[in-house]
Amino acid sequence: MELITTIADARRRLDTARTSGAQVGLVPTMGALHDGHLSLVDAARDACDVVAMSIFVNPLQFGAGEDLDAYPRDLDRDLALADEHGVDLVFAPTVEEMYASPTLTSVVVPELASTMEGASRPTHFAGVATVVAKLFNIAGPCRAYFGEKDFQQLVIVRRMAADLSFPVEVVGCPIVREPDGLARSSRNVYLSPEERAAAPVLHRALERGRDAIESGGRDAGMVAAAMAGLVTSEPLAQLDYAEVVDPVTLARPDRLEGEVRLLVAARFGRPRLLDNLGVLVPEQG
Ligand code: PAJ
Repeated sequence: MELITTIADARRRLDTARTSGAQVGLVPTMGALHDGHLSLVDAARDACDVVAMSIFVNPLQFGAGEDLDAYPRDLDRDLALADEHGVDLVFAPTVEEMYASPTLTSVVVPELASTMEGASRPTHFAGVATVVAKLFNIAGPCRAYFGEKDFQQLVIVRRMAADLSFPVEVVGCPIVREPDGLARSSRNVYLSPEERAAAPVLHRALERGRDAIESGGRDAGMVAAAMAGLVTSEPLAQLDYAEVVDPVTLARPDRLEGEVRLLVAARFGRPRLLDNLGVLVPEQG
């Protein structure tokens, strides 16, 4: 496996691979790799000839007072895991390499970025969309793998790639969970044992929302309230939002039909955790 730290080398390496006919798979990450990230690598390996992973803790997507400095970083461990899982090259630039001069250009998708995660983190998705646009430009034509774990991010990246005609096929991959339902996240390491025990309430809330729909509930507000009620019954959880949205527009539908996405977020002590679930609303006879 190769470690590449400059934009020019990454571009050259992937251009060369494509010249010899290879399909490139790109897995953007911020490191602190876990099974969730590695599932994206496995999906990329299955469909591509060359798998490139980026590891870059992107300062642009962290707000003031967020965990940029404390974000877990262990490049040697990440490189070993990437190698074990068949990654061909890791692109791990420094902040100075990625942002050589102060960034005056920003990629924004305001209609999709102002609710849910965007409501409590107003600059977050501009930081994500901007760095992902840079990564797409560096990688060139490829398939890019993102987790449904960060569902709003996936929807925004997909829309950005389509709106700006990037030669990139954005592929969404299912959420990898712990046996008790907690979604794998780099931020789970911040949980105390008590908070860790409480955290699966997010997944249970999503299941409660799905059950409400499957037993006939068609009012998004009522389904959202059922999920919120379960999260707030957990004393260690501070609910941020519980939502039911259209999976493309992220708007709350008046009446539930077709595919919908249930999303929840809550703080457990220091970390804010997210989870979501897709539901196909049964047709009513
Ligand atoms: P990061 O949080 O490191 O996540 C990298 C990718 O792994 C994202 O696409 C995320 O959705 C996916 N992922 C994380 N946990 C997962 C899980 N439990 N199951 C499936 N996939 C999971 O997301 C980012 O980094 C950044 O915002 C980035 C896109 C790299 C831009 O900086």
